[in-house]
Amino acid sequence: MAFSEQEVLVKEAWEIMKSSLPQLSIRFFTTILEIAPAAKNMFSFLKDSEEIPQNNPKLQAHAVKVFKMTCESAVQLHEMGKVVVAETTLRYLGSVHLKKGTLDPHFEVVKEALLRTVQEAVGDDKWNEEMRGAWSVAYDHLAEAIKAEMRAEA
Ligand code: HEM
Ligand code: ISQ
Repeated sequence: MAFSEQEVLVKEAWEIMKSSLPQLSIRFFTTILEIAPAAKNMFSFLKDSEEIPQNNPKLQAHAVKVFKMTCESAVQLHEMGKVVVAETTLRYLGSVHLKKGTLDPHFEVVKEALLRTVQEAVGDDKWNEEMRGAWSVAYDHLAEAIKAEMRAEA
């Protein structure tokens, strides 16, 4: 599939997701912890609570950032053939994830949770292998950029 088609598919899903970002943020985060319960201790949102906070601005803002950065990544793959994250942003994300002890397998967990969240959001009549592939590719390039920054900093 061409990058241009992938961009269209990612944007199509995003248009649907936009209207329910608070709920999708919680679904996304809950799914991460369902797949990897041990990741719980990495996140400051959960420090003082047993349950996932349903109304935590930081959790929501971060989750939405992950959605948006993945969309941006699809746009850039189409326009430039590679993912370009502003250098300061990338350096910051590299250091945050390094400090929190993020490992390669964690990136697979977040990827799977992201894909499931998008699938639920768009519904079975819109979700298909092409859309899954488009989000996968966009996420993989973004994750690779963050991982490279983490390696550079370690
Ligand atoms: C924080 C994005 C993958 C764990 C953040 C923040 C963003 C972000 C935007 C907020 C930084 C801030 O403003 O302080 C991403 C993206 C990812 C990714 C785009 C993949 C492409 C992961 C993975 C893990 C992870 C794989 C491991 C499970 C965390 C943790 C924080 C964080 C623990 C700090 C949250 C806190 O306690 O404040 N991430 N992330 N992230 N991320 Fe990720
Ligand atoms: C930070 N990094 C990756 C995924 C996330 C999901 C929810 C909240 C914060 C996150």
